[in-house]
Amino acid sequence: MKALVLLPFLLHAATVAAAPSQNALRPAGIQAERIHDLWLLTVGVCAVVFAAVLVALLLALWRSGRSDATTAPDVASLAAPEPTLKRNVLLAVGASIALLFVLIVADFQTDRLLGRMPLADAVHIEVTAHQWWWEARYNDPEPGKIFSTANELHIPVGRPVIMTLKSSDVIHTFWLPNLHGKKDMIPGRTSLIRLRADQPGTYRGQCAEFCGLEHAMMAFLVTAEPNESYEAWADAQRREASNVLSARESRGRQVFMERSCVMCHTVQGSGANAVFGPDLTHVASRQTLASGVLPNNRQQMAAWVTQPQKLKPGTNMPATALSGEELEALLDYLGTLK
Ligand code: HEC
Ligand SMILES: [Cu+2]
Repeated sequence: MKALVLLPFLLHAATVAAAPSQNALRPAGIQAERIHDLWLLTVGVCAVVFAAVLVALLLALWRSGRSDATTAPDVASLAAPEPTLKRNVLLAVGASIALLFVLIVADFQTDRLLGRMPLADAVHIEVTAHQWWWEARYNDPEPGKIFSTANELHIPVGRPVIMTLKSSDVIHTFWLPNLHGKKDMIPGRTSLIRLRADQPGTYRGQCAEFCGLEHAMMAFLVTAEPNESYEAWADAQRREASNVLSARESRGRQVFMERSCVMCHTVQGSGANAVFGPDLTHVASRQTLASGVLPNNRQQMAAWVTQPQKLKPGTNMPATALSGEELEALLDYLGTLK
């Protein structure tokens, strides 16, 4: 019986543990740790100041004279000299200035430390924000090793990652709180963010600058994993989509090519190479669809392809009317894009 009562809580705990973390107070990398340290210092200083102000207020209340409705106003005390007042105000002003200096110095220090993260052997990723999804291009000195993906990034644990941030339309903000602070993505400009994950895990990021209708539905996932599994993932992402297809999968590809999909999406190796929407070469390997809005499974994929405007109103993907046969074949084909 007791166990039954506990069950919902246990289940809840299990799902929470499995959910990707989005928490600036759980730093999982060197840069976020430094920002977290600065935050702790700031909160500590502010807490001490707040407590001191409350103590001063209570002391003043405690020491002031008691009165009731019949007590005449004591105007004389206003003119009486208060020898300690000047000293106390000076002390308080001095302490405030000193504490603000402590915070300024810590702030500069944090900034310098952030800039000093070693960058040898870095992974270079170009992240472009679109209304309302994320494009990621993994750069490499060897052109053959460059690949693109969307909304879900993988990075190796312990290796620095240099992200070049861009926007294709309006101002967005890249925010991955477990690994770093926010960075604006401004059209026509390039900004850089350097981070390193020191603990493996899946971290959730979110656009942090209001960028239009679906701003709240513009999330992304970053999976930090050991270097070998990262390299395996990257190799898989570099591969073109398989052309070994069953009859129905081929029919699905035909639907993809003949309907509007091909006008906006890339599937490497298939001939579809439009870049208006996310690269779909490996869409089946992603956990979510449409920037973290839907879990990636056949049912949600069907819902997304047939009525994206219902699931993410305003999104730049139009609905495509498909017959039942076309839809099933298309879903089979999309399922091969691992
Ligand atoms: C006018 C351009 C356009 C057309 C046509 C279009 N899409 Fe999209 N598609 C987009 C955009 C833009 C997004 C990103 C939407 C978002 O997250 O807000 C998207 C997202 C998707 C996603 C989610 C990808 C991910 O990684 O989350 C899938 C899957 C998809 N489209 C499949 C299709 C299929 C299949 C068709 C044809 C039936 C199609 N699209 C037609 C523009 C288009
Ligand atoms: Cu945005």
